[in-house]
Amino acid sequence: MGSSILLGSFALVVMMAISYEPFQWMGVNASEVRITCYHHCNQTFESQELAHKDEYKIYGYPYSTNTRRVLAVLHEKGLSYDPITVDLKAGDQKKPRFLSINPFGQVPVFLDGDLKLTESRAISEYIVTVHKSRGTQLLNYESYKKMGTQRMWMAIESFEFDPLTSILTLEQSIKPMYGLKTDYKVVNETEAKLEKVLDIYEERLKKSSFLASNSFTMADLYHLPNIQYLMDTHTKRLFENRPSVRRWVAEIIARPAWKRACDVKAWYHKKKN
Ligand SMILES: N[C@@H](CCC(=O)N[C@@H](CS)C(=O)NCC(=O)O)C(=O)O
Repeated sequence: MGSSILLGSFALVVMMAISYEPFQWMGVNASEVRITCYHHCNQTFESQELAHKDEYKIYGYPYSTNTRRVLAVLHEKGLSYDPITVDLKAGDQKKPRFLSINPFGQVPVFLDGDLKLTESRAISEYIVTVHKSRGTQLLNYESYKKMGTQRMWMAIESFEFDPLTSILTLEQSIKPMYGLKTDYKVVNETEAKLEKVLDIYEERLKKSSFLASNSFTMADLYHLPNIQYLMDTHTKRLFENRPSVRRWVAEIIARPAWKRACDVKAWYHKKKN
């Protein structure tokens, strides 16, 4: 008797679990399910979005690639910000005053009230998530598959494209600004590696207008800071020699938000959006 009651209760619990967790129990392919979680979560985020009143501050340097990445996102979203200059040329980033703000001694640092963030890509994702419904839609929330493709191209930028293009920017654009000599051996070796990466980009961009989809997303935006510098160097030819890459570069570099992100005068005059 006791054991049949126990067995009955167990069966009831199993049936309840089945009816409350249909996707787990019925073998539905998760990749086909729309991301409803994001929609629920964003109800909280959207109330923050309405509360935004010019309180963003950004410690940065207008020539810094990583600062410009965040500025591009702010401009794409039509958000205002208060720029605070950390003069990298004067070494201000390694002085105690700034190290108390970012012990890594790097820009950008982003302040939203009492929230302090470093790392340009993390800051960018924060802004885009809080301001999901405003300005350019930079992250694709339509399906898991679209989100996966976008995250993949964002990671490719970080781990395949950025390490090489940062070296080429440093050698050919930043070092001369500091009166240092470009190491052409490093440039040649790095360009050979970049050629292989750009061959893969060329194949992708033959089939797709932009990297992650047929519209401009954060994956494309992340590439802009180094590309901008490299367009004024001999490395430009690697982008120009590949027709689909050339078309993509021309399109993303012409975006008004990007032009504003590179406007050094506007930074120093503390002009806002
Ligand atoms: N991973 C960091 C890198 C930040 C970074 O390297 N910033 C450079 C400027 S683009 C910097 O502050 N360099 C000065 C230094 O390292 O002394 C990010 O994405 O924000």
